[in-house]
Amino acid sequence: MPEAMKYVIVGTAGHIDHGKSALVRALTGTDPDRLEEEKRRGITIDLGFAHLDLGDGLRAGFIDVPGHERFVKNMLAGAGGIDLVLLVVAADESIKPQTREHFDICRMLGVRQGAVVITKADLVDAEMVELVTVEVQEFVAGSFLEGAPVVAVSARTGQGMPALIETLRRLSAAVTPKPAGQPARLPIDRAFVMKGFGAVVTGTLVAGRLETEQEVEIYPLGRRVRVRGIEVHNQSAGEAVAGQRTALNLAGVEAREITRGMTLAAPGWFEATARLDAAISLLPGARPLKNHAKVHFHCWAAETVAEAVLLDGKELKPGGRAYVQLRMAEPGLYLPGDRFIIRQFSPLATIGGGVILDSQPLRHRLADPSVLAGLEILERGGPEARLALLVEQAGETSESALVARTGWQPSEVARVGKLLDAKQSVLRLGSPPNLYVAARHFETLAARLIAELEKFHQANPLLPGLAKEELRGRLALRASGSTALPSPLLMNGLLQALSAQGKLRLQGETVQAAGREIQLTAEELAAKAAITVAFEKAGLAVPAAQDVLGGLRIDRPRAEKILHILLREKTLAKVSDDLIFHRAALDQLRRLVAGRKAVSNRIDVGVFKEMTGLSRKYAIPLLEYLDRERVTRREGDSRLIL
Ligand SMILES: Nc1nc2c(ncn2[C@@H]2O[C@H](COP(=O)(O)OP(=O)(O)OP(=O)(O)O)[C@@H](O)[C@H]2O)c(=O)[nH]1
Ligand SMILES: [Mg+2]
Repeated sequence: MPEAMKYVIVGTAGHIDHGKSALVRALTGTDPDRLEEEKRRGITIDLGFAHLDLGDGLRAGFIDVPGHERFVKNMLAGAGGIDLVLLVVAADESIKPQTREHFDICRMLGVRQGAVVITKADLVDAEMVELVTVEVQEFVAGSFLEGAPVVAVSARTGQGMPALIETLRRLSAAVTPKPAGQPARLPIDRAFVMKGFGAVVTGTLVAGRLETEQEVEIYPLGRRVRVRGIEVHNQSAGEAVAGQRTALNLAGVEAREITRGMTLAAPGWFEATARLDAAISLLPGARPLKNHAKVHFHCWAAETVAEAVLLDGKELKPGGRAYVQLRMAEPGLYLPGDRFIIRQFSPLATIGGGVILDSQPLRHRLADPSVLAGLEILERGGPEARLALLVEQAGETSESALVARTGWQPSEVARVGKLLDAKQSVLRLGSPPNLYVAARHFETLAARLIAELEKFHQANPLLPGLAKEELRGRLALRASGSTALPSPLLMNGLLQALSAQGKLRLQGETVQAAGREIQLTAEELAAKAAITVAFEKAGLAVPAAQDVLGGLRIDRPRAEKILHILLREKTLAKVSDDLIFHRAALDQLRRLVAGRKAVSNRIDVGVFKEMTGLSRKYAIPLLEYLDRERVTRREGDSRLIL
């Protein structure tokens, strides 16, 4: 198999009995009707699969759909991932209801290319083929199939097949490949047990790549499982690439736990959701859609009931379009840009379709005009405007969260993020820059931080400042109902920026507002002097700190704080829990011990006591202090003077 093989997915569409399956079989040699019941009844019930090499390095995976109106939901499960549609119309019947319905579905799912195939050409004369061709051309006018090739074929005689294959080759060459660089995503259309292998799931890999042995996540199960084996178009393969029909043998899960409509994806990126903001269009022939109406929601292989909340509150008229929030009965993995179909709850009929704009919407207040303005940007805005909006809504968010919210390739998020950073509407923090902060959010927090700091200084004039973590705790912002703290990374960014602007000072873990040196009252200054003098006069034979503080004229808590100020200023030093010395006394001690080196480079407790005239109570803590200060080093019973 050549390296640069290009894979496209070709789907059939059309009314029951118009020859879709016979066509796929005539093209590929594979009968897509695989169920016993399908063979017996001669109709397609569920999706069928086949593949064909088109030449020129092109390989088509076929998805054959049922035409019966009762099985439209199965048709929908296959229609999501197709690149090309073959709109099948029987020459002896022309356009019928499911020709219309399937065509509407393809249009609303955003299928961009395809061909019209007039089947059963052997049953009618050339004039009839001509007539049906004209009818179909009129029918598709104004759509993506306007001007598309029309090929008349017969599965019975083989007439037209070479021309159809040539047409498929030409169309396939022009298909935009599915995005292999995005995190992998595979909507599951089948899950079954294979004897001796365990759970197998199949689907079209609509984005990314998968390798054997890799871990994948199943949504909305929230389970991580291992890919034991991969088959691409029925051949065992080491990896699968976006665009391929893929079967995966999974370890760590039972087939019965998995159902059609679940999604297998690269682990860790995404979140299943039961709430989507979307733009929907209603078909001209549909009934008006009432606010809060229940509909069937079909996206990729998934189907669930959803409540359609019209975001501007009015009834949606046939042929109209609107922004809605879809609240789904069951969660699933959906991303912005995904197309979906809605069907009337009862009686069943396809009534419209749309595109997902936001799969993790904030809780809106209805009638909030900014909601509609935001959706307008998500629908029509360029990448910069869209990313800026998402960052703005979040305040701060990570690059990977933005990948999950946009569905973009990580490198694309980084590229657009850089542009926004250059325009200073978004700040990117961290190295590599992974934290995205809206500039406005940053400014708001910076102002709050300074205000909180000032408030703190006012309330605590004797404290030098506030610990970083405590300050962060005071910056909780109320956003969309929940209280969020700035992350430590953002907090550091704020402190660095404010410190660079000279608005605050950082001293280790302590934050101090600029110009907020401690202001002491006259009484406190007198107490500070008294404490200093008491220790200075004592030399090394220091009194207990409690006795010094107790003798002051100010209250005990204030006295304690002043003692702390002296320790912080390093006028005093704490040598052990209950011994505090004046700096000068300790300096003199260092000199004394250093001077001893002239006699010996060793010193023991006895000599130390003798030299200093101190009792053991002071001598031991002081020697340990000197060890810590690397003036001495304990070796056995004595100490080496360094
Ligand atoms: N004469 C003739 N009969 C055909 C041709 N193609 C299909 N048929 C017959 O038409 C009938 C229906 O064909 P299918 O291929 O099953 O039709 P389908 O569109 O797949 O039907 P569903 O999947 O149930 O929607 C079968 O009896 C086929 O043998 C053709 O080109 N010529
Ligand atoms: Mg069929």
